[in-house]
Amino acid sequence: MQHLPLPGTGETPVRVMTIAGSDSGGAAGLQSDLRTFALAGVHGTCAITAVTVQNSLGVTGFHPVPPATVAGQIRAVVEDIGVGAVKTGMLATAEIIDAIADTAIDLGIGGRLPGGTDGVPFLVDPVCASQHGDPLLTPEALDTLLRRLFPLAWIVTPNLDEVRLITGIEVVDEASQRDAARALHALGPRWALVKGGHLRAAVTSTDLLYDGAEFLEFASPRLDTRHDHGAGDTLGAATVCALAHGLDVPAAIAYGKEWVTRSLAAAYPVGAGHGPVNASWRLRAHP
Ligand code: PXL
Repeated sequence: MQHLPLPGTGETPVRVMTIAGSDSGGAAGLQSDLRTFALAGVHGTCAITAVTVQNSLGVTGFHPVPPATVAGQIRAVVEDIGVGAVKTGMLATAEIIDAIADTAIDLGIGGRLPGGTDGVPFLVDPVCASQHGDPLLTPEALDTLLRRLFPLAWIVTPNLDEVRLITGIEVVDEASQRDAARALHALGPRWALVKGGHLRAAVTSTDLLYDGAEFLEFASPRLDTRHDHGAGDTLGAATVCALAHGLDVPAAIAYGKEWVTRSLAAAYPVGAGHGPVNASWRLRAHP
């Protein structure tokens, strides 16, 4: 695959930020995002939204960070270190989402700024639950996420469970995947990516990208491993690295898709449940 350029020794690298929850098991959330950022050669920063109590068997609880502390982390990083692209993952509560939206608007993250120019590329992964079905967002917060963050997002990246919660559409084939992409796009993001990875019957995993005019498909072989924890986060994390390097949205998604496919192929078992996808395949890849 085509790799992103690495910074020279002592040079300031491209910087990206994840706004996400901590996974004590080290598989998903900000731990997986920061791992992908480092292995892709960018400087990763983070605003922590919640601390989850988690292992390979599931999430048994979480403690949200105060909204002002989430906003403070974003502002502190952006005003000093700078940021070339931002992604969101687990956001936990409506109050945290409101604080993120207010701060993003103030700092020019996402959306379109006055005068029609673009803000900082902004990927919103509408994380609702863990793969075991444990909630990562309070039920009333989904409405706030759609109302406040979708209109600011460059790209939204729901999986099929999140698509059903957001649009009511059960994706079972190509036609319903297109219907879902249209319904998501109507909620305000510039691009909607409907991830097909959970469409179990298919032999390929096909993600569908829609910008309101054109559909683009990103297909990869389906890799049937139970060690897939953090796959969605990893796709988004690699995609924002590419966006921060200036790739356009379809090229950045293609990069993210290839990165997560390789990370799934290299996934390993830890604990008695689902092991993590493994971005450290990159350490063995050349150049
Ligand atoms: O994969 C979604 C996700 C994001 N963030 C955190 C998580 C999970 C899934 O378990 O725990 C913190």
